[in-house]
Amino acid sequence: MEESLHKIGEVGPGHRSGFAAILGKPNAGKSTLLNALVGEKIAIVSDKPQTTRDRITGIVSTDDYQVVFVDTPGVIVPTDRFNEALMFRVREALESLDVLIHLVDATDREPANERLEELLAGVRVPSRFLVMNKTDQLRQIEGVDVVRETALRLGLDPERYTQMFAISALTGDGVPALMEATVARLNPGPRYYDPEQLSDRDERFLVAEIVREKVFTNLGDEVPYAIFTETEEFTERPNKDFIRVTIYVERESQKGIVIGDGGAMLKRIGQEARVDIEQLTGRGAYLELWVKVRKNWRKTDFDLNNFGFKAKSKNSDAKAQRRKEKRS
Ligand SMILES: Nc1nc2c(ncn2[C@@H]2O[C@H](COP(=O)(O)OP(=O)(O)OP(=O)(O)O)[C@@H](O)[C@H]2O)c(=O)[nH]1
Ligand SMILES: [Mg+2]
Repeated sequence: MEESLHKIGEVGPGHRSGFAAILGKPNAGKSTLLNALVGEKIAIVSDKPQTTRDRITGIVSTDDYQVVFVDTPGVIVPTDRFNEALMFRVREALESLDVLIHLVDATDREPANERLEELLAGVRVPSRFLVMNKTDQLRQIEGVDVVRETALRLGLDPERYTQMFAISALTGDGVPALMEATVARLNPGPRYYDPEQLSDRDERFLVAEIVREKVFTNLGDEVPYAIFTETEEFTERPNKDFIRVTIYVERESQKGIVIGDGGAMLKRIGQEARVDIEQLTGRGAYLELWVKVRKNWRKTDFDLNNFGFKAKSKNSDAKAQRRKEKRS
């Protein structure tokens, strides 16, 4: 770790850095916001709740600062082991933060559940932002403070927040102001990542996520929750990278749904994913998709481990480094 920090390059004495986590209910628009802040698509997005299953960072670097935004799974009251594992991921993201962004869908009727309230109350963080998202869906009335009105309508106490914002992660409205305010809250500190790096996740992970997004956006209610994706091969080649991703389903019948009539659905998923993958890597891609059954993967510990739920991420390495620096 020390060695890699040296490679990141010297920064000026006024350099500031820090972590900002985005927390909220499923579907609030957390991943859309992460992408808007970074200006690139890193996290996958769909209109289905619980799209995000893991922490994903988006890194914004300039000569003067580096801010690491952390997207998290939507907070729910867990009813099974799989969801308990998701909430473990959320708790991990809340360690050693500078800014907590509580993102609320301004059109929602209930902005929090008991688990989210518990997390919000328990986290120790210097700055708390209340961010009202999807304000493009609200009717603007002249002379009315949208954020305050919405906070009060949703039963949120403005006094508990350092600052409040109204944004649309979709149109980008208000996002620069949120970015600026986050940067203003950073403390002097080093770069944790290479300034060229946009996420702590590697291309293999992001590619598997893109395929998962296409399953979420193309298939009905149930099947997307029964799948997980894994990049089995990623070979860089001069003309086109060769990429093989497996889509795991829980049952044989789901396999048929993912493949579709005469393979039409799998073809569509593959075509849409390839476009996004090429956008991400900036190179041509040949994408091969396989569908396999992994019975009841959501219920077995082995498979939760296997798709990375208990593995330590690079993000926690950067945070550990930061804690070490704080102590010394
Ligand atoms: N109208 C509108 N829709 C938005 C906005 N932000 C996000 N959305 C939509 O809301 C849906 C959910 O967005 P996501 O970014 O996946 O939400 P999330 O909070 O990451 O959801 P989970 O990962 O499931 O917890 C998608 O259909 C987005 O296009 C916004 O500002 N305005
Ligand atoms: Mg998400």
